[in-house]
Amino acid sequence: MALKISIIGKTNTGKTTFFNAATMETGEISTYPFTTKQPVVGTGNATTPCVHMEFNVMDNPVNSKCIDGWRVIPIELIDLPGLIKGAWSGRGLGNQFLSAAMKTDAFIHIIDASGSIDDEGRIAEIGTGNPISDYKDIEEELTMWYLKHIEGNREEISKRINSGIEQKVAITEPLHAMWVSERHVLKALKEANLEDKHFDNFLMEDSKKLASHIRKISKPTVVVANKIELVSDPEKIMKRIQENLPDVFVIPSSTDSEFTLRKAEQKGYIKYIMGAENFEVLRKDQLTEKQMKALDFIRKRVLGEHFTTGIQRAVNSLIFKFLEMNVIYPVSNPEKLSDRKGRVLPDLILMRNGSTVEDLAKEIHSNIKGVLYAKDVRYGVRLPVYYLLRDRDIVSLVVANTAF
Ligand SMILES: Nc1nc2c(ncn2[C@@H]2O[C@H](COP(=O)(O)OP(=O)(O)O)[C@@H](O)[C@H]2O)c(=O)[nH]1
Ligand SMILES: [Mg+2]
Repeated sequence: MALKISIIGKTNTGKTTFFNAATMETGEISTYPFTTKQPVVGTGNATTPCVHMEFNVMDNPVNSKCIDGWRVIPIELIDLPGLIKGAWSGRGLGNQFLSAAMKTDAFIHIIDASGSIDDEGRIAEIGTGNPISDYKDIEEELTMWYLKHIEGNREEISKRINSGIEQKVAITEPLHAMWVSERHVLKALKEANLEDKHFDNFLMEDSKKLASHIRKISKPTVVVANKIELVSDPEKIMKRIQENLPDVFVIPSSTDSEFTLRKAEQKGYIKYIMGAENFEVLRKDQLTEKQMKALDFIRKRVLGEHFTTGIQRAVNSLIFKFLEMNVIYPVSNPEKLSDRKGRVLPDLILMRNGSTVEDLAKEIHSNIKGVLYAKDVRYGVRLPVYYLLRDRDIVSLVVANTAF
């Protein structure tokens, strides 16, 4: 199952532009059926250097693509309408949007680094808005949403705890629909120093602290400081944002530029690999002067100063750094690196760090009976079922039954 990421933030920060640029490769866009102003779902990509070069083979990708040495892994992106103050209490269809946002693994939170929106998300003069308080406003809405689901179920949680259910279990129950697990709640209780306090004695400030920790732990987030090319001194702005939000991973970005580059690539005007630090103009004769200027601007002011447009970096850091995903290549023929049909390195599976050979077996074949061990293709050694898989491992499972 593909990982899911929600794109959140105030209105006009560039969420839809991010989504459009990130999903352009596949163009698969569908809508959630249950609201009028709907969250939009599409397929974006995480990218990782493919192992086919290391083994000097041609691959036949099935569940992903291989473009110029990069494995392109599908992930699901959700574009949400802007959140407004009071969304947690239902303002501006807040209930629908927040519940859709919660049914995902992680967030990309976009802020307008150029300060060209006001605090209600209306377009304003550059430099007049405040991306730091915009960030905090949205975070407050998220925390309040978790708090609402804790406090709103106080009696029920309390009753369950007093009937002998573990505190972490009872608190997790009303949060299941928000993809919160007992592991998240236990960690949050520890971090909020509430592990030894009885839930009945939680003050409102305790519950809010817990809500804030659950938010951070259960939805890893990267912040995208967008419209960076509009800023005259981007280094200063980035420094200010980072100083004010020390616990947050912030990536400078120009979603508009990525959109332009991918469009130009799609039309064959340029050669550009998503997330790359440069591009090559192929059809100069077909470009207007204005288009050439736009590309030159991107080369100089976006790629030249920030290395990338930030989009691919945001998705990749979320998947590989914050969700701690490792890339695993399962094959059935370790000599040929192929599956039963002879396709070389067909699939790549994202497995959370800490996953074992046994977890991989379950992921690939839910009906698997006895996996005996795995063979590590790179080093030619046997890996026991409890072996912790590492990034870029290529493994061949050896099973007891011949059911597959
Ligand atoms: N200069 C600049 N404008 C951008 C960028 N990304 C988005 N915009 C503009 O900001 C406005 C809002 O963008 P949109 O993606 O609809 O924002 P959303 O409301 O957050 O979905 C549009 O006019 C975009 O063209 C960017 O990287 N740079
Ligand atoms: Mg939008």
